[in-house]
Amino acid sequence: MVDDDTFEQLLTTVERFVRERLIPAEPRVEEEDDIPEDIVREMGEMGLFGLSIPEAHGGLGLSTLQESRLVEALCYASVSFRSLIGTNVGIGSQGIVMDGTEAQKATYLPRLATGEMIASFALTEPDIGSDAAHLKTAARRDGGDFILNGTKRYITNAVRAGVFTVFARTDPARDGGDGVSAFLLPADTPGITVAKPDRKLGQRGTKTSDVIFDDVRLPESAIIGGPGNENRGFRTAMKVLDRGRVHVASIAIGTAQRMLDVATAYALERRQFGVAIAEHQFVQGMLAESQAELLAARHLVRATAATYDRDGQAILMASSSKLFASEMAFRVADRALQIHGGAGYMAEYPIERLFRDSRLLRIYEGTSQIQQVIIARRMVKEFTGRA
Ligand code: COS
Repeated sequence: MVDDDTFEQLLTTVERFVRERLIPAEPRVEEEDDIPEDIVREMGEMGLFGLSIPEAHGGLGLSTLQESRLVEALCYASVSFRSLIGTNVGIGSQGIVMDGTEAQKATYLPRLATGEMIASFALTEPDIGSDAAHLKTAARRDGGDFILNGTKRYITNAVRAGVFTVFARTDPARDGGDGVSAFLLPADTPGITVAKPDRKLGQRGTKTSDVIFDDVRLPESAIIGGPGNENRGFRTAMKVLDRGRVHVASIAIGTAQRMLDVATAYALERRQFGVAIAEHQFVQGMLAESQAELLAARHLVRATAATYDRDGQAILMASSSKLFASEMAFRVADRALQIHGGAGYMAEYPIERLFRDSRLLRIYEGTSQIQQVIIARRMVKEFTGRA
């Protein structure tokens, strides 16, 4: 955690960067489906790739609450910019931070912190999405090595990756989470093919791809936490996703604030029936409901992040935040577009893109339905523990 003054300075710098550099670059990102190199470099210089990596390993070492506020500020600009740093800050690095050996931390974290190396998190497969424990990618033992075979799907930043955290079944006799290990796999290892990036509804500039492993040989020292952690990788995945859900909820707050501001500006400028449409009560209703829900979500997400910092986990709150904030952003997106009327459907207005971009929030790092499953299970567990 950095001290309050340093953090506030960083936040102010990021807010300025968002206004002066990122928002003006949004049309170019949409057009080119890529983040301009100068912006990638500037994001690296600001330390954004290393927000959550401990200072001892070259990162900024922000607390979860600080990270949440910073991600919220960053996501006032297109969420595609966040995606570039997102795997190094979140799911790509946190397995190493949480469960890695000292040697693994020393090897990877300093390069991830600067953005010199990009990390990708490879869990999802063609037949395995929500039911992550039953993944099929297999790592078969061969003496002191493993031979990895399988296909991973929708892997964010795979085309940019220097290292993959790959989840693979190391115990074929156990078909659930208990037979899964997490490996750190350098992207230049022979036998890895990264397919060309997927075409998507939104978030142009972000890159997701299939990653295919064909007899990839890797040593047992590549297991996160070392050979003693064989078959313990699913827990690492769950812990990483738990924290990641606070991060995704923070994205939802940032982009919802942007959409609400865009809608408010339009409602003040657009005139119908002789007055600005912001004076019409039905429009006011849409703005007000969005504002109230956004405030509620922001406070929930920040309380969750603070709980995470205090307790080291916040499973029920993290899933509640992810569920509530992403669904809130979806409603805000829809109302913001509605306030624009026909103009909202046209690509020349930013809301058309922001609407498409925000749709993914309800899906990635666990769908809303999976968050409901996690919340209900925790409720039952806590209730029966009390009874
Ligand atoms: N922190 C630590 N450990 C956790 C955990 C968490 N947040 N969540 C689960 N675990 C542990 C459990 O305690 C359990 O260990 P024990 O058997 O020792 O008790 C183990 O992990 C298995 O958990 P569980 O029994 O809940 O697994 P299930 O297969 O029933 O379901 C869900 C797990 C559905 C919650 C999980 O598969 C999931 O999160 N799916 C969504 C995956 C996802 O988000 N994908 C997005 C793409 S990746 S960016």
